[in-house]
Parts: sequence; structure tokens; C-alpha cells
Amino acid sequence: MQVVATAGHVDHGKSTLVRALTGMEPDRWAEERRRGLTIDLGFAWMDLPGGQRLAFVDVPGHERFVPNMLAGLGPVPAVMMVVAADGGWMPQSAEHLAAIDALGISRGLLVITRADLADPGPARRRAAAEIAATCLGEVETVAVSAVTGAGLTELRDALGRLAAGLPVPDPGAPVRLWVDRAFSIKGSGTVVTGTLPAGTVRTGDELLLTPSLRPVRVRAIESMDQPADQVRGVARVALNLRGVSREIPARGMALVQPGRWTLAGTVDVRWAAPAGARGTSRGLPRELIVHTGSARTPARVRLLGAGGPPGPGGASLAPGPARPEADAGPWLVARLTLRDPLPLHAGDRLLLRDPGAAGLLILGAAVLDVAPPPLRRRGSAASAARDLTRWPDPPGARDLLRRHGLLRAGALAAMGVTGAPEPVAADWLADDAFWAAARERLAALVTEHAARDPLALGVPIEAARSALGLPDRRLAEALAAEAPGVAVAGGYLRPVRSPAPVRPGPVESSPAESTPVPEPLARAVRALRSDLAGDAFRAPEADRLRELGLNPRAIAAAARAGLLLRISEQVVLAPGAAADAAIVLAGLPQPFTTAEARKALGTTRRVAIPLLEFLDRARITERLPDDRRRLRPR
Ligand SMILES: Nc1nc2c(ncn2[C@@H]2O[C@H](COP(=O)(O)OP(=O)(O)O)[C@@H](O)[C@H]2O)c(=O)[nH]1
Ligand SMILES: [Mg+2]
Repeated sequence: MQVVATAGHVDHGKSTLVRALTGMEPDRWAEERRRGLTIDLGFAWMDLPGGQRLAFVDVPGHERFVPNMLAGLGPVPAVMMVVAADGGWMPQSAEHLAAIDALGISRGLLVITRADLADPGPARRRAAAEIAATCLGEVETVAVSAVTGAGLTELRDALGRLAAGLPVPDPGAPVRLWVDRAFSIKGSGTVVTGTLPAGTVRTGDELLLTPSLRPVRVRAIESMDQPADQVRGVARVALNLRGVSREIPARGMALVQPGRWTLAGTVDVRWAAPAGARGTSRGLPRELIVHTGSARTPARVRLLGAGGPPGPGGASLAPGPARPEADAGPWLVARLTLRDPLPLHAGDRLLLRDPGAAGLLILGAAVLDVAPPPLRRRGSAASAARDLTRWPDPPGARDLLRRHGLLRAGALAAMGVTGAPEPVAADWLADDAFWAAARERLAALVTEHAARDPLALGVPIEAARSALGLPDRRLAEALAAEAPGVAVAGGYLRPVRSPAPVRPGPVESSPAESTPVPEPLARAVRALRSDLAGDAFRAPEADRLRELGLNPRAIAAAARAGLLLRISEQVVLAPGAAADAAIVLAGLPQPFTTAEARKALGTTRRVAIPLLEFLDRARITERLPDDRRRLRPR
């Protein structure tokens, strides 16, 4: 199935044509039929000669109803431009064509209607020339009369060729259904309709209603009055929803698949400066109406700069702290602050419109960034513009990562770009250059710290994270693992080959590994130490001690010889374990709970509690009245 919207001046015969092709009435309202005037969107469909279904979204031509027209045009892939033979090229012919061009709709055909009333030649030549100058380019043209039926067969064939030539969208694409109608049916609840451009909707699916992101469930689906279990775009669909009260959905809201869209309140966009002053840096209004899909919202406009052309290669730019004085290139980059946030992807098209006093302005802008970083520093607008004028359309993962440095994989996917690299840590993606620079900064941080304070334990990972401005501790860990000359131990970063200084303390003061002990005891101790090698704080269980013949007397002897650290009767660790525990605990936010300590040490309560008490006694840690602990200052 495909969906085509009509376009053209009022009274040029759009609705009559849809009626003649489909046998259905596109003017749904009694008032429309009484006045013979399309006010709102109409919907009808036909079977094409090739067997394909083609649905029409019939739009109003009257200038007062342009917003309704744009709501119908927004999500469709193709248009049928209608010009009356006796009417010729008219203001809304031009306005609708400008909208088609701004939205980037590149498929369509031209129909000269009312051909029984006048020679279609002049209207056809003018319209074809106007259309050729837009992204529609050269289109097939058919002259028809809905009264005599002349040309209708040719038109059906031309529509068949148009539909057959349209790309088949990806059934796995993220679902975004712009609501163009919402109503309630007694007994079944809320129904919304819209043009599904791509992706698949199934009964039972959970979708989010924008802008609230309230979840709703698809109870039933109809497409062209037929019930369906699932429907793939392109299609006209009606969804019966569960989870919404009747008042909630309205035209301009969208149903989106969770996690696959960014609800954007601020977007960076780029457009080609039109001829004439308006829409260029000089004549740009401070506020514009943004149209996309069936939505429209006012937006504040902040011009960032001008330059171009996009893509790799020379972008010359006229930077300006406030507003560039002159256009240095054919491309303008601006930041839009939307009054109502919209579900968007980088690469989406926005129609920017100003029905202002200085004459109608329609611009077609490409969305570059749906979550742009704030422009805080002086000159950051100009440098953003310099960068963004060169971005490809649509932008790719690398462009967004270059700008943001770091992004979560889910956030990047919700921006709608492909080509994401492998994560650097957990679900974090990084720009190569950003990551390399961060690695260098981390190495420098660790070296400087060690030079300043050679006896220190090193830089706690948390401190490194915050010094580098990283949003997640795991990023600091991943960087440390990669950084040249940096070793990680117990939550501290220090230069390689600089051993951790052991805290001097009463318990660790006799590292007398050489004290002779009987060989069977030495063997038992070696076995126990190898148990502890991988998991320093997992003290062996009583069974294991018994198996090794380590009874309390043997343990006491080994501890006296400095071969073991005896924490309690049944808890034995390697010598140095207390110092290592101190290093780990120093990496925790202070003070910490027993549970936090246990987790950080990777051990059980059986070990953690006596170990903490041991550290308290050794005056390494301090127990607070609320049972939490902190490391004592050295
Ligand atoms: N003679 C003639 N009249 C037509 C033809 N198509 C439409 N009309 C008339 O033109 C008027 C406007 O048509 P309508 O479909 O409402 O135009 P729309 O505003 O573009 O939808 C109506 O009175 C139609 O009957 C045609 O091919 N020949
Ligand atoms: Mg009409």
C-alpha cells in the first residue's frame, strides 16, 4: 500500500478528483459538503491497475486551512499536485509546492483538472516549470476531466507507476505515527488515525503518546476499514487504544515506539538560504512555526551562523557573536527552542513557516542534532555553526559522537542514526579523538599526582572520573585500563612500577616472610595463599582450613611468622590484606556502610564484619555512631 496527498489551490478539483478515482467521499463533514469546501483532511482509497492499494489524503486548498494541509502532507511519501486548466497557477499552488519542497517530498505527479473547461496546455507548462525547480523535479503530467471522465484511465496508470516506483520502507524501522484524527467510538474507546510511513504496528504493542510519553496499548488495528493484526508502513491506519482517556490524543501528537525516538525540546537545524532577504540571516524572524508530521509548534530561533556547502570540503563561515551580518555561504544553521517538544531523529525534515506581515516564508530545514549541547562559552555558537554547516544530511553516528564526545548507545539509537561504534565501557560510546585525549589526560593526572605526593596511594578512580568530567565511573576504569603507564589496584590509579606504599600500622609491621616455620605448615600456608591469590578477601571456610591442617595453633604460628594475617579465630587472609582493604575502602564515598564495604571488597558478611572491626582496632578505619565507617586521615 502507498499513500499520496493531494495539493493545490482551492476549487481546482482535488476532492472531485479523489471522488472520481475512489468512489469515496473525502469531505467527511456535513459543513464541508454543504459549502463544497474542504476544511479538514479527507481520506479515501482505490485499487491500482497493478493490484496495489493507494490511499489518498485529500487536503484543503484554502489559505485559511494551510495548517490542516500541512498535517496531512507531513508524513506522506508522495503527492498529487492539482492545477485547474481554467484556473492556472495560483497562490496556494505556489504555497503548497513550497511546502512539498520544504518537507523534501520528492515523488509525485501533476494533474491538470477541469480540462473540459479550458486548454490544459498553459496551466500545464507553468506548473511543470514551477515543479521542476523543486525537489520533485520532472514529474509525469496528466490532464483530466472529472465531468467527462477524460484522462482518468491515464491517471490511474500514472498513479500505478508512481506507487510502484516508491521505495518500500523498512518494516523494522522505528514506529512514529503522527495522529491526524482522534475520536471515540462508543463501546471501543479511543481511536486515532494517521499515515504510518515506515515500521510495523501490531495489536498488543505498547507505544508512547507524545509529548507526555504516556504508554498506551494497541487494542485493535484497522487499515482502510479492514481489521488487521499488524500493519506495515506505508499505510493509513486506525488504532484503537487502551490506556488513554478520550480527551487525551489529538492531532499533532504522535505514537512512538519506546526508546527509538528523542523527545526534543531543542534542535539544531540547517537550511539553504532562499533567494531574497527573508529566511537569510538578515530577515529571519525571532520566532517561527515549526511543522513536522501532523504537528506544529512555535519555536524561538537563534541563528548560529552561515556557511557551506555541507559535506566534506571547504566551508567558509561568517562567524558572528550575535548574528552574522552577511551570508558567507548558502547554508544557515540555527538552534530552535520548541514550545512543545517533538519526537525527532537527526535527519528529519522540519518545515519552518512565518505567515508574518513581510510576506509568507516557508523554509525546509534538516534536523542535525536532537539533543544539542548547551552553548555556554563565548564563540561557541560560531564554532558550532562552523562544524554543523559541514555535516552530511542525514548525519551519522560519527558526526554526533564527534560533537558530544560520549553518548550512551540507547541515546544515540534514539537520535535515529546508524553506524554506532563498539562501546568503550558498559553502554557508552565515545568519539575516537575524545577518548584518546581523555586517556592522555588521565595518564597525565596520575603521573602528576604521584610526582606531587609519592607516598599517596594514588588517584582514587572517583577522583579521576570527576577531574576528567566523565559521567560514569566505569568510563574512568576503562580509560585507566587503556592508559599507558597507569596501573589500577584496589580502586586507585597510580603509575606503573610505583608500588603501593603500605600503611604503617601495628598489624602490618612484621612482614617477616623469611621467619622459618616447619615445612608442613609452610606448605599449608602456600596452598592457602594461592586460594587467596584471585580473591584477596574471600577468606577460606572452616572446612578448607581443616583440610589444610590449619588448626588455631598452626594459624597462630603462621601469623606470628608474618605468613598470614589473622583477622579472627576463623578468618585468615594474606599478609598485606589489611592495607589492600584500606585502599579499596578509600575508593568509596566516605563514610560507607558495612554493605558498601562488603560489596567493594567482593566478600561475604562472614569476612567483612570481622575485617572492618580489625581495621577499626588498627585505627585504619573509624566507626561512626550511625554504624557507618570512614578511613581515618593519615
Ligand atoms: N467542469 C468541471 N468541473 C470540475 C472538475 N473537477 C472539479 N470540478 C468542479 O470544481 C469545483 C471545485 O472542486 P473541488 O473538488 O471541491 O475542488 P478542491 O477545492 O480543489 O477540492 C466543484 O464545483 C467541482 O464540481 C472537472 O474536471 N470539470
Ligand atoms: Mg477539496
